[in-house]
Amino acid sequence: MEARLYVIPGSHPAIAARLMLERKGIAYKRKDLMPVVSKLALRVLGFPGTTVPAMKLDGSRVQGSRQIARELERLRPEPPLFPADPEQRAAVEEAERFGDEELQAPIRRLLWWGFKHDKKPMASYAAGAKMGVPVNLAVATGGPLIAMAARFNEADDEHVRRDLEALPGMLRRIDDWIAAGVLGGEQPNAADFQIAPSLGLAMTLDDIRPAIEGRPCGALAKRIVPGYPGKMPPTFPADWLAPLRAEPAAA
Ligand SMILES: N[C@@H](CCC(=O)N[C@@H](CS)C(=O)NCC(=O)O)C(=O)O
Repeated sequence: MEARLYVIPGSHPAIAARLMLERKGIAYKRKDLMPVVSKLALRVLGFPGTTVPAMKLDGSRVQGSRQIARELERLRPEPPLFPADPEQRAAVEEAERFGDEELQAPIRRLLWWGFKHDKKPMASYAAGAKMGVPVNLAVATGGPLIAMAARFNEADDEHVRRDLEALPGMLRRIDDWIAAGVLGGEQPNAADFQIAPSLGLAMTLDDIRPAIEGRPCGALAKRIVPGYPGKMPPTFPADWLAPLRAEPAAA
């Protein structure tokens, strides 16, 4: 069994899929796609949607981090990504849904807003990627793609200010799940793999890291996805960061 996993370098749900393939011990080949161009490439490859992660495995196509989690669980039940107990499974699935539907997009917007203002840090997120052109060249000529990706992802001032206001509440929710044992157990589950990459990506931003590290959600990210690639120097206006600064560093 060998999978082919289509990713955009630095993509947090793509890292979730990679971690779950590795957890299941399924060999895979990673195919790097350029943001925006990826939309067309995935359609040409026969996927129904336009986002990564997308996976080909044993002739079938599966797209979406949550769908990939379920397909991997079906194909190779051990070690499990979901608890056997129905109540515990429902709690893990709710945390996983939150990670996919509520947490991923704001973190993605912070990155695209940052790249829109300075594209240089983007190269650090693509370290080791094979995109057919040298990463530095792709970044240097990538202004129009970045502008399009920022527009697609609504990475504008209004959204990003709101995202920064909402982030402390999201971090508290994740810490609560860790305290309740839904996340951060000895055996990582699908929600750990969904949420930790978003936290790991957020922690590559110098502006955001202090609000996460030192608390349970920061420890979860460091454990599940150590060494997340990329680094973005301070970027956001100080007053936008006030809601994060008000948050206690350690829960
Ligand atoms: N929430 C979905 C969608 C993931 C998603 O939106 N991925 C982004 C990259 S992080 C993407 O493919 N964007 C398309 C683009 O940038 O052109 C999942 O977890 O699979």
